[in-house]
Amino acid sequence: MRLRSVTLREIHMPLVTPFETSFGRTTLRRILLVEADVDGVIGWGECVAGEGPFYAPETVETAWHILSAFLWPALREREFASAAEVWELLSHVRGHNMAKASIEAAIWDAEAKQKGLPLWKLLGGTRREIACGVSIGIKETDDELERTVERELAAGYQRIKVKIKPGRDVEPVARLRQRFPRILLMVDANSAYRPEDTPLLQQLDPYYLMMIEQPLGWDDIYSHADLQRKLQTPICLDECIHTEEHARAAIELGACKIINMKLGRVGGYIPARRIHDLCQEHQIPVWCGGMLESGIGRAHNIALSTLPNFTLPGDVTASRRYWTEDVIEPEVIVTTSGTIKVLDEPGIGYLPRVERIEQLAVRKALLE
Ligand code: OSB
Ligand code: MG
Repeated sequence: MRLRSVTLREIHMPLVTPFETSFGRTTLRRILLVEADVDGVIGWGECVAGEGPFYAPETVETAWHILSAFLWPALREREFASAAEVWELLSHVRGHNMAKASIEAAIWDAEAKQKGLPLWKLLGGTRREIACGVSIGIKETDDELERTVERELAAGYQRIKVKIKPGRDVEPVARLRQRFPRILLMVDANSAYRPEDTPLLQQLDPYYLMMIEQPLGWDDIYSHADLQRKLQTPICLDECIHTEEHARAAIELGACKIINMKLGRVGGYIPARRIHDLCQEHQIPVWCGGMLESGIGRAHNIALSTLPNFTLPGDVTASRRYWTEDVIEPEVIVTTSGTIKVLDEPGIGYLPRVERIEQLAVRKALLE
């Protein structure tokens, strides 16, 4: 197979409610969509790079540049047998995983469509239904947080993750735990703490959280190993794991007991599957993280979540939690028991609404 052309579009979508983490507040998402023509079959991918380099070094601008100046030229006129070869064809480009993942995912979608298979099956997925949790941004008051948690539980979500930062950590968690003693509860710090904060983080132990996600530096696996020895709460790494080698180091060092998987952060399905398999060999559960994706990225997250070691509820949720109107048909819906039913249509299974995408586009480039 061969990649005939690629269309890049940047669309702007306002969030239904602003999303706040320890590194900032997002009200409008700039989303880079990749439309790949593979021998006349169209596949779609989404780049999860942020508006600024605060979660990871990539941004929408850097991804646009890397895709058009390096990734597209590396793939054009190259013959490959499967999307499974794309990761290797891009290996001379260091980093830029979010850019790589977006084009690799689009080619996987096209390959699945060309074979008449749902993408999840082509990937080796086994689940017909995936378990959903929610990620709740930092709220100004405990009351607001409590009301939000109540609403998400009523909608059926199986696990609650709340964002924390210094000054909004132990107290809100203690209150939530008292109000909801039995729920699956976890926190995500997005690297807001330092090793010196260990005594503070230990104060979270009595609340039997499922895990604390990425408490320390985004590139500091070593300090997490030290922290994990001093904490009862399992550490889950997100920002620290960009490669299979990072995952191996984290597991060997005991820096985490759980790994959050994001296609964009690790560079696509091939590295994601390798990390998945490595974790499975070491009895490290994984779950699928979210990056405030539009429906295209959401559909890919659903396909990824069908792999067997995705044994914990992910941050993969209904379109309506983020968007008044999504860019796919049907929208992603979550059952009252907090699951998403996996579709059997070919490829990602959801149809991109190209007319709507065109309306939302603020720039477009055809690479051919
Ligand atoms: O750390 O998981 C994270 C959103 C943007 C950047 C980083 C993260 C998040 C989320 C959102 O937690 C999860 C979602 O998309 O629902
Ligand atoms: Mg996270």
